[in-house]
Amino acid sequence: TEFMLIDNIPVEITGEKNILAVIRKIGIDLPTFCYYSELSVYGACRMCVVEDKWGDIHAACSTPPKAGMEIRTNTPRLRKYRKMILELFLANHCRDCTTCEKNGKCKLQELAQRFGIKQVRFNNTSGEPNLDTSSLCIVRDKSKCILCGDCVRMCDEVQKVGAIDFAYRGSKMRVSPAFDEPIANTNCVGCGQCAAVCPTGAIVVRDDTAKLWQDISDKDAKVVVQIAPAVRVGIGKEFGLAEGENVMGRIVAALKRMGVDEVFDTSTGADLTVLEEAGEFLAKLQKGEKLPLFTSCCPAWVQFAENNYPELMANISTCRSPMQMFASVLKEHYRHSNRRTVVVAVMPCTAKKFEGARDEFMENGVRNVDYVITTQELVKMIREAGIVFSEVEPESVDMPFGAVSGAGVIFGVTGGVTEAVIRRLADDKSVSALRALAFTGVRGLHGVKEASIEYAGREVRIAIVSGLKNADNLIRQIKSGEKHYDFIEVMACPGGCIAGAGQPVTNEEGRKRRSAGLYDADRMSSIKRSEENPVIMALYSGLLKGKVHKLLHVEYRR
Ligand code: HC1
Ligand code: SF4
Repeated sequence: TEFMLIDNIPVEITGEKNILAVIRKIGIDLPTFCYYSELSVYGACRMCVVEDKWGDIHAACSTPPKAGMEIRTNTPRLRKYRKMILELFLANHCRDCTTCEKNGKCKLQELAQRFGIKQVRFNNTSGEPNLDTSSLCIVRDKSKCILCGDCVRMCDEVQKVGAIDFAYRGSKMRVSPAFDEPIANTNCVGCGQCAAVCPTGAIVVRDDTAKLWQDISDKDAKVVVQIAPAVRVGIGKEFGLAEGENVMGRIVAALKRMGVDEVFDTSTGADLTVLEEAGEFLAKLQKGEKLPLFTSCCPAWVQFAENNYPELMANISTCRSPMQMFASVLKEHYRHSNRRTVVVAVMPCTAKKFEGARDEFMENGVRNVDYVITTQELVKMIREAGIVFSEVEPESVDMPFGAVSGAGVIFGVTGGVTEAVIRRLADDKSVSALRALAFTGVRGLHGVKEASIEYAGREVRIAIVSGLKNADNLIRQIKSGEKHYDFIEVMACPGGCIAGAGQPVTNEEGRKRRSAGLYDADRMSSIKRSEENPVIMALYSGLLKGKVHKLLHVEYRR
C-alpha cells in the first residue's frame, strides 16, 4: 500500500487520479469551482491549491498523488491565495445577490462567506445583469459567469451537444454560444445540465412560477396539476427530510393548500405509455419492421435526434411522453368544464418546458400542457406560501385518475421505462418472474446498460443509455454494424429523471437514494404492471375509444 501525508495525517492512496480526491477522502472540504469528478479536469479556478513540503503550490485537482508526498491544505499562504482568488472573482461578478435566482445556493457566495471576505479591493468590472432569456428552459446571465467552464465541459463531454464554448481571449474571455447567438438559436436541447453544474447564477432554470400563482388566483381557471415520478424522491431533502424519501403525499397536500384544484400522478400517464409503446414494439417485431425502437419520453433526447440524426426519427416511438399523454387525456376529460382548464406539469426536467411548448402538442392553438414547473420551482412556491413541508399531512391524488402502477413510478430512473415495458411483454406473470426482471441488467445508474429477454421464442436485445454522449456513441456503434439492438431507452440526464436538471442538485449518493426511493415505491405498490391499472382499463373503454392515435401518439415535424 502507498501512503501520502495530508496535514500530517497518513492517508492511503487507492487509485485516486488526483490529490483532491485523496484529500476529500479524509473529510477535508477543499473548495473548488471547476472540479467535477465526472468531467475532465480543467484546473482553472485554483481554489483547490495546496502546498508541498518545499513550499511549492499546486492545484490539487490536476496533481496526481504519489507515495511519500507531503501536502498541506490550510496554511496562511493558501488562505491568502484563496481570498485573493475570491476577491478577483467577486470584482468581475454582478453582485445583486439578494435578487439573484441562485441566492443561498451560490458557490461563490458560500465560499466568500466561508473565507470571510468582507470587502473586495478591486473595482467591479462586471456591469449590470446581462440576460439571455431566449430559451424556454434556461436563463443565462453573463455578468455572473466566473469562467470555470463547468457548463462548457458538461455540454460537450457528457451531452455531446457543444452549444456553448469559450469565446475571445484574455480579459475579454467569456462563455457564449457560437457567434454570440441567443442560446435558443443553437443546437441546445434544453437538458439544463449546464445549469445543474453552474456554481453561480450565470445559468439557471427558467422560472415560470408567476404563471401558476396567477392561475391559482383566477376564479375562472380550473388548475389541474400532474406530478412526474422523479419529483417525489427529489424534493424532500430541501425541507429537511431524507434524500430520496418518497414524499408524494406531501406534495399533493402542499399543492392543494396552495389552491390548485386537482392533483394527479404522471405515472398514470406512464402506464398509458407502457401499453402503447409495448404495443408498438410488438407490432414492429411481428411485421419484421425496422428496429431498434427508441423510447420517446425524454424531450431533450428527441431534440438531440432531430438535430443530429433526423434519419432515426422513424425509429423513435410515436408515443407521446407520459406527460403529454396524460395532458391530452386531461384536456379531453375537462373539455366541457365551465372553467378554463389549466394543465400544469411538475417535472424534474427543464426540457419538458420546451416539450410542452411544441406545436405538435397544441390543439387549436392551445397547449395540452399549459406550462411546466420544475421541482426547484415547486420548492420556491412551497416556501413562498409559508408551508412547513415536513409537517404537512400527506394526501392522495384525485379521482378519477387516482391509480398508478409501480411500473409507472419507476419511469423516473434510468432503465425504468424498459423494465415497465418488459413487465408488460413478459408471458410469465408470476411474482418470481417479475422479481427476476430486476436482475436482467436493467437496473443501476450506469450510463450504458445492456439486457436481453426471451420473447416469443426469440431473443430481444435491449440497450439503456443515459447521458446524450452515451446515446451518441451507441448510435455510432449501431451504424457501423458493431452493435444490434431491438429496443433502446434513452434519457438525456445521467441517471435518468431523478437527476434531471430541474431537481435540486445532488451527488452520486443522492442519485442512489432517489433511485432506491422509486424502487421502494414500486415494491410497496399493489399494482405492479401497467395493464393492471384499473384507471387505464377504464380509459381505453371510455374516453380513449376511437381517439388513441389522436391523443396518445405524435408525429414530430421539424
Ligand atoms: Fe420523467 Fe417521464 S419519467 S420523462 O424522466 O417518461 O421529466 O420523472 O415525468 O413524461 O412518467 C421527467 C420523470 C417524467 C414523462 C414519466
Ligand atoms: Fe448544453 Fe444542455 Fe445547457 Fe443546452 S441546456 S447548453 S444542451 S448543457
